[in-house]
Amino acid sequence: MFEEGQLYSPVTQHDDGSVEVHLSDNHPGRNDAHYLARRGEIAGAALAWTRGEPIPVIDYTDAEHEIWRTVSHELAPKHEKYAHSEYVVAKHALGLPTEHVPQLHEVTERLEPITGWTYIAAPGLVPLRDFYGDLGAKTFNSTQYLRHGSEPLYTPEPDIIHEVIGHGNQLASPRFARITEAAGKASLRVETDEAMKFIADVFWFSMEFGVMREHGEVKAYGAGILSSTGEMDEFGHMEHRALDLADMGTLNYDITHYQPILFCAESVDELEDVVGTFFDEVDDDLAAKLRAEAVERGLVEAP
Ligand code: NLE
Ligand code: FE2
Repeated sequence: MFEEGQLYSPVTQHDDGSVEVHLSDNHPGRNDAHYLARRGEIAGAALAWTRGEPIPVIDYTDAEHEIWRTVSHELAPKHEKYAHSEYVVAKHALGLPTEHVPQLHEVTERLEPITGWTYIAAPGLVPLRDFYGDLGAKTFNSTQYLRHGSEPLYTPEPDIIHEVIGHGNQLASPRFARITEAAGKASLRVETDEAMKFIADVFWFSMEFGVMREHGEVKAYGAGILSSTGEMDEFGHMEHRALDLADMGTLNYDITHYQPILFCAESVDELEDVVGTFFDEVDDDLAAKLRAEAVERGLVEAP
């Protein structure tokens, strides 16, 4: 069982100021010295940044632009076919570049006039409560590095392609943006780690990996599916369950593979009614009650 936080590779800053990123044993960039150095450099820029200053500008290499281009071009036709129209319309409204990696300030310049959201730089993992607290203030902590060039079509580790093509386009929908903000505000309302985890898991099975019926077909609206061409090819063949908060908040998942179980909303209305209302109302008691319900129904073992 992975915590969402372990999606990101740990970053350490040495006494001499250099920054090291620790990639997992199965990371495609693990033995690529050039990639490792680059990851350290980009994480270092975010570590050196303080709020209120201009967001660090990364001088992306041709190879990095090429990864962005490849993935953008592979995803575009898949989005038109298999993404929910709420996302597709938002994506067209945002109009992100496809030929070069955008700077985070460019993302903000496009996004803020539409839904009021801002992108800021993160070196990697941001503690769960900080990440969600910022969502409550319409602020998205985004990594700036790119996935390894040898495996452009899927990565378990969130990179700028995921943060921007997945979440950025999603946050250009006023309806998806509002649900995301509500998840952030919910985090400020709960005190127990159990309730925080429950919120993060409902978020995982909705805004990260949610699917939704549209004109009789199951379409993707979750950012983790929408940023991965591999996942875009597969989500239609996975198990699709009806929205069910007790199940979503307690189901175990492995972040390193395509998600085999997905929760399907019947419409944006239903997503707002079930998940949006949950985020608007959840407190420690409600999360504990839903967890007890999951135990009662045999969805999860008693703690
Ligand atoms: N699997 C996604 C991708 O390849 O873009 C990233 C998911 C991050 C939660
Ligand atoms: Fe994400």
